[in-house]
Amino acid sequence: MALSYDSLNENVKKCQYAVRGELYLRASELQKEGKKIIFTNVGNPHALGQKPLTFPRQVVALCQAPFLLDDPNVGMLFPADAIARAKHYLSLTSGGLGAYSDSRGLPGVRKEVAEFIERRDGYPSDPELIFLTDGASKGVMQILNCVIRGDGDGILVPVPQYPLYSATISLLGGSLVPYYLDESENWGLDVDNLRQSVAQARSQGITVKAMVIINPGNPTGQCLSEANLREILKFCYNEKLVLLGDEVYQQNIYQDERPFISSKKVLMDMGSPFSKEVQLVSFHTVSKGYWGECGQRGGYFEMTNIPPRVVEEIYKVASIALSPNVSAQIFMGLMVSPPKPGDISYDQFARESKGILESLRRRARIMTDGFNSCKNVVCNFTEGAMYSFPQIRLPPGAIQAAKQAGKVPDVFYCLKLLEATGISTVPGSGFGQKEGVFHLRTTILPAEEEMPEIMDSFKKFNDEFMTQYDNNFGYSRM
Ligand code: DCS
Repeated sequence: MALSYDSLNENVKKCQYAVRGELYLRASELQKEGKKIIFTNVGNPHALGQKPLTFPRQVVALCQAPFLLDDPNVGMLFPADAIARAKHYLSLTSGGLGAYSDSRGLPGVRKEVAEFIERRDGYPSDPELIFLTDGASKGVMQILNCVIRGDGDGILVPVPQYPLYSATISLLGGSLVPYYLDESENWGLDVDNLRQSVAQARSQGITVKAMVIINPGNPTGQCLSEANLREILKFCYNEKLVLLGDEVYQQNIYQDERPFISSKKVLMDMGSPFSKEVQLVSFHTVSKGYWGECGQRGGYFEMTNIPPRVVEEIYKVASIALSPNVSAQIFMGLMVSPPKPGDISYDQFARESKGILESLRRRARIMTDGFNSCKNVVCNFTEGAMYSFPQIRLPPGAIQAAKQAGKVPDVFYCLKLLEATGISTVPGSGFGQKEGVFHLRTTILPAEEEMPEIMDSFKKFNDEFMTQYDNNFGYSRM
């Protein structure tokens, strides 16, 4: 049978991914027509002007062009520690960057990841339980693929969530079991609410198998407290759920009250029986943090308390794709073992990374304050990650107008915003939100010097929009 829309896998048709959805497509069209578009729909820092960190690019450049290492002038172009690191990584490969690696990644890099986790958490980590992946996305897909047997298997997913989860669950034919984050509690996670979600799913005959947390949150930007993580892990223990800890934003923290704390550390701190029994898979990436190397596609996952036979099966499935990107594995190695104090490149590396993080911290503040100064907009502070997720309280007139235009209300608002200002955002409905409440997501990534102008242009649009549709009663709200 020929491939036609009708004969497509139904799961492919059902699958939705709003980050590159209707708004993105319209923005791309407008860009082709010559309009200036500010792409704040994707957490893609380099696309918005962030410069790559120098040291990792030097190392990978040398690995990509090993003949430079034989050039007598190499020391004039590259610092000695970059040259040494390039030789180190090349020695870990079996034939340089052009050769496949083991399907779990290079053993030497997995060891560096394990050492990083040990330093971060204060507990041992086993390189045999770490798999390198092409970005965190591929890792999440590999694990969900192993978990989901069919629509009788449910995965607890936060709402709002990053649509990698909803899309992959649809693609694999599983069931998404939503649990709602509490916007009025800075997007906190209430365990009673989790219990209700599980009970409801079970009453529909669904076997709940895993729970996803995104910490720091996307799109919601909250950092989970240690107490909250402990409750979650206890819940997973009682309910026998695998916890999938998406920790890709662990370096992106913009306040001091709630530093990042990994699920693995909290689990190990809890001691037996939890530390010996709760199953955990944690994900990380080179796309985020102050690296923002999204295009390199590097990531890893670490498994805790997963039985060896299951690890073997996950390895078998990873083997079908032969090998994760080898240059991305080297980026991951560099991310987990950056230059140390005393190294030639340390000062520059520290200056560059600190500069990026401090600017992101200021941008998080400018955006939250900017949104909160707008009519009918309320926004929690971005404690971490890369996004601002303001609630837009739409007047009934706007909801009516959206209906007439055949659009979901927040899509209608975001399209109008795009047409008026060139700011390309993602409507809250792409991440899930409570019925009758509307949001949009924007990244905090535009260049700091452009931020005031962007926020002014947003405010002007929003306040005009609200005046246009305002009839002074019955706003959508929490
Ligand atoms: N997990 C979360 C929570 C993410 O936000 C992303 C990317 C990923 C995993 C996957 O990243 P990599 O595959 O690149 O490692 N975030 C997308 C987003 O919301 N905007 O940009 C990309």
